[in-house]
Amino acid sequence: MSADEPLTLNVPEPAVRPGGAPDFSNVKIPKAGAVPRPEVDVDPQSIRDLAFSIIRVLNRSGEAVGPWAGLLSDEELIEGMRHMMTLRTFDARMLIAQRQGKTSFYMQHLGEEAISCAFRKALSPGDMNFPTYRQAGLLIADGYSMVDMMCQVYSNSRDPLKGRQLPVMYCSKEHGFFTISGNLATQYVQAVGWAMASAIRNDTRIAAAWIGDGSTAESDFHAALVFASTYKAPVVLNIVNNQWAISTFQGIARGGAGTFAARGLGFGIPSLRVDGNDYLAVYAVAKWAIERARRNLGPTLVEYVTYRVGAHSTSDDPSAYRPKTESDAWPLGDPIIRLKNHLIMRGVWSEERHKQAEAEILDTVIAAQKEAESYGTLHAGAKPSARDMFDGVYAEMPPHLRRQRQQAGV
Ligand SMILES: Cc1ncc(C[n+]2csc(CCOP(=O)(O)OP(=O)(O)O)c2C)c(N)n1
Ligand SMILES: [Mg+2]
Repeated sequence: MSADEPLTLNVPEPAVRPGGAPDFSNVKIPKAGAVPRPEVDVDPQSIRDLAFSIIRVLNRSGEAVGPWAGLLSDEELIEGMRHMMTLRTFDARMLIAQRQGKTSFYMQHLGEEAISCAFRKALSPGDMNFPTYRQAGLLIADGYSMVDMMCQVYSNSRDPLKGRQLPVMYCSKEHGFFTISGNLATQYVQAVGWAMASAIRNDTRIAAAWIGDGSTAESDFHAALVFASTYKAPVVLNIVNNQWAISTFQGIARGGAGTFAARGLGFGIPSLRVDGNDYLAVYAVAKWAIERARRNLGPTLVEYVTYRVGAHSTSDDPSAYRPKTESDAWPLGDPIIRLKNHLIMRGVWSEERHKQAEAEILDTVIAAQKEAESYGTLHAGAKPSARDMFDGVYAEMPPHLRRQRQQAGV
């Protein structure tokens, strides 16, 4: 092009639109077991290619192969299976509850269950997650009460957050789950700051930052990486690339670097991509990154390659922007089915056992739901008191709020 021709912008477009045939030929999938496992104190410069590959453990036949395999026992894998199934069942029940008007809003994890469930098992008590709304598996896999979660979703009289947060924006200090902020990417700076504070206090606890592909376009993401990189903060920087940011495909936020993981390279941060639908691979990579943080080797950036099978939220209709069958074509499969096949191959699971587990889990979730609903739902039963909104905000309530509380008569 000559210098006096008009300038144009590059506006990336998704490969297909509604009505078209799904096409994931742009997602290059290496063979399971093909990516090497470096020592945790490796020179980041020598593993730059890990930001462009995908670490995978489970192969197409359900075998666990390669250098990242072999970390989990049969019992641990069965427990992981139950966590993912519980999260999926919890989601299904809450989605129906939203359609029934028992809550205003819900967000599912469908297809992404392995990420938060496996990551939680690699952490130690006292470590702190700074999650987004799509990591409830961190709570489920840590044994947090489903009744409390549902009470939060229903904003009822037992809502631990007293109706102050959007449904699904849970919080539990005991379970290492920092209050979710609806302002995307703020989690990243908070996590890095918390990790730096842990190091300043010579503590041993580490932090985990969470962000979606789309939200990495926010300035906070980049600011957090500068601090994490300079001060070698004990933090794991997680990016969940589920291909979509509501209706915007991942090619917009990704920029020209090729992958989201590659963003870390410019900061000298070891950056890995992992198959987010492979429970074993997620666990192995999380363990590696967490060990680096714990051994004071600094931050690690991890991109989980996955697919958001459900709608963005109950306010979204994906058929408006992507082919209806796109999730069936996703080349990394379904995390529950893949772990199921692996467990069957190991001889510790069966189709019957799976069905039985499904029924048991459904019973447990329904029982939790009945209990939660006995404390109220959005439009029925008990609600948090208006008095609650004045509590827990200031150590000492300022006079103007005291006056307002008196005026409200609560
Ligand atoms: C700062 C900010 N901008 C915009 C929004 C509105 N918003 C909520 S979720 C979302 C998409 C986020 O996509 P991604 O980061 O990929 O996460 P995913 O939902 O796919 O897990 C947007 C734009 C917001 N909550 N905060
Ligand atoms: Mg996304």
